Amino acid sequence: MEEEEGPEFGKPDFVLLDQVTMEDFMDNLKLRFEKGRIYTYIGEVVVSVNPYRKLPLYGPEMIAKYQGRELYERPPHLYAVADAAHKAMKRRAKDTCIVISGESGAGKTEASKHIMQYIAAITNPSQRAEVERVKDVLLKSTCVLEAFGNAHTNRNHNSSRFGKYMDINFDFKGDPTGGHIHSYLLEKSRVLKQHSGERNFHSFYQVRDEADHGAGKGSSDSDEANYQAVIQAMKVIGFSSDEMDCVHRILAAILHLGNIQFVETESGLEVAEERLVDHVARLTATPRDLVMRSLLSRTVASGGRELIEKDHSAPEARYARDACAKAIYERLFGWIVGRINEVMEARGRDPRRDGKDTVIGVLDIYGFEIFPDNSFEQFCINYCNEKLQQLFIQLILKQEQEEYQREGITWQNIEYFNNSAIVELVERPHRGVLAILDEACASVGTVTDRLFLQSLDTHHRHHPHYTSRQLCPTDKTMEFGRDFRIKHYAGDVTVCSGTYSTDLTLRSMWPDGQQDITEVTKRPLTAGTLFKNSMVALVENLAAKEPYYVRCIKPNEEKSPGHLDEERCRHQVAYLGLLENVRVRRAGFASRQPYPRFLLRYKMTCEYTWPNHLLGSDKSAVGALLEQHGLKDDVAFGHNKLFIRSPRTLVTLEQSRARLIPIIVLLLQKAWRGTL
Ligand code: AD9
Ligand code: MG
Repeated sequence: MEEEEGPEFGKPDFVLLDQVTMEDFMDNLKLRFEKGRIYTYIGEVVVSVNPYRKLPLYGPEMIAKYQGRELYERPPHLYAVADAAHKAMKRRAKDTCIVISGESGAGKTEASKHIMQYIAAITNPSQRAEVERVKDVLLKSTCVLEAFGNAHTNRNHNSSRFGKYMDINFDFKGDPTGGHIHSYLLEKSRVLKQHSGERNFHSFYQVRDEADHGAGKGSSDSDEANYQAVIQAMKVIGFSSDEMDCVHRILAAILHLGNIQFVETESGLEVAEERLVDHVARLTATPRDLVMRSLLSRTVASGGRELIEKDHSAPEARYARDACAKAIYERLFGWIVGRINEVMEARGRDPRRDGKDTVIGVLDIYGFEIFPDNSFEQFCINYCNEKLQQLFIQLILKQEQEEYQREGITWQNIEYFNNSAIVELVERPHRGVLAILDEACASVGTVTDRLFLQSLDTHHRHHPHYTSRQLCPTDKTMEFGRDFRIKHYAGDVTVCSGTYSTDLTLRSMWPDGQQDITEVTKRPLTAGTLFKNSMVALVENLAAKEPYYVRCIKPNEEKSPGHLDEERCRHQVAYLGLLENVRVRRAGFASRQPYPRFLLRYKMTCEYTWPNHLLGSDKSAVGALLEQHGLKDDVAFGHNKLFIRSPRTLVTLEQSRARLIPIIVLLLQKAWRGTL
């Protein structure tokens, strides 16, 4: 490791701790954080603590320091992991992915942006125009998606309200040739209501401020500045001015739609301010009559294929209005993602690889969150985090153990918290919360929240991760017939079942526009099932790639720079399973390398192996090399790979190599000039 990682900065890898206890872990985390060292490894996993202040850790000079280096050659950094993922992809044609996790405000999105910037900076040295175009779009897409998908919440002033998985395609030279974004469950209820102190999606304020600005009224500087950046980014991506105009009209229409109120008169339900309907009709280029009709009535299938129009009651009309506003925003968001994908679609694939590119996937998904009032959306967000935690356990812990067994290395089992029971509780066929919700959806109108809750209680009364007020009458933090609670790995979350029925009503009232309405009487997939399916597909996709992990920690609730709330951090370290991760790495080994690769790098440091060895197998040559360095006790010899226990061994080898390189270069130069 470089001088800048001296002992005063603590251990750069938690694997190097003298003992693996929570106290030692926290001491090291705190010491490093106080010294501005926000990144620390656990083997190849980066643990990152949000500094809430600008640190001189990024930019072209830093990028240059990490480019093409091995992980342990430089102080821990996201750049090193991005480089490792890129190297694995380029050298071994492996699809890789970088999974960024942590709770809301822990720094996931910022980390994903640093990773993307690093990848963009180190690729395309020959400045191919098409690759530059793809890189521009990749980088600029973040700004646009943040405007439409992020919002100020109490936990984070720029909170991602959608999950994002981005595939970047690379050609055989390792340069980006395209990309694809998957977005997951946008929290569309935010369009209509926000918790106190929170805001709607950034886009609404940006458009409003732009309108104020146009009208000569003052506007908030940051929204105004961001608006300009978003417009600029949309132009770079290739949105036409007509398209941008349309986006703005839709946003304005949603704002007007949200303000529409209803009055009950003798002749039936009416809209209070008809000019708002005029605005919506004009902005969405929809006949006024049609807007009015869809606000006040709905079309239903009555027997066979016959359609009839049925008037809304006032509450139904309010639901319809809200559902419409949410649906329009969701579709707008989906359309923007789709447009970006069209522009990023991999072009000019390399025929030598049968049209197959390699891929780096970057996952930045909303973090685990607990609100005073948790709705269906929090339920989905937290389920998603459970799935990712399960994947982490499977990949990091199980995979390591399996590799040691495969290579014939002795292995002691490590106990770790397994969250499969919670995942099962949510997604199990027939009995899981989502399946029971599906049942409830199928019989809208007959099943009430209370019956839905009763069914959950019946099936899960003995489940260690489930409870409700009925099952636990003394717990006054839940309400009878309304709330149930899931004990997530990261904390207990009380979910209000009332929010479900709202969504169910909305669903039944607002079938998909493209669907034949008689089709709707068949069971449509519920939002919950759709989300579950998308999570299962995501996890399958990630599991098929070589994973790299960034585990983000939020240091305090106040967003205050430099302060680390030990209690909060200890909780996160515990639920992220970081101690178990260190134990596995230690019981295990910090590094493993196939013998030929190891020799290629270090053979110059030993007289028996330089320039070539005569020791029969690469395995025995590596043995001789390590014997000479006195490092043999720190390794284990697998069938095909060398397993190195502590990074210190690698540091020693690296230093020895670094000392020799100038001498070898000198010798080679002399030999070349014939002066040797
Ligand atoms: V959420 O689940 O989307 O609500 P994230 O994505 O984990 O959350 P985000 O990356 O948005 O959190 O970080 C929150 C804020 O912390 C940022 O807006 C920055 O102000 C701050 N932050 C995060 N990482 C860094 C960093 N490396 N350096 C400086 C940072 N500030
Ligand atoms: Mg985020």
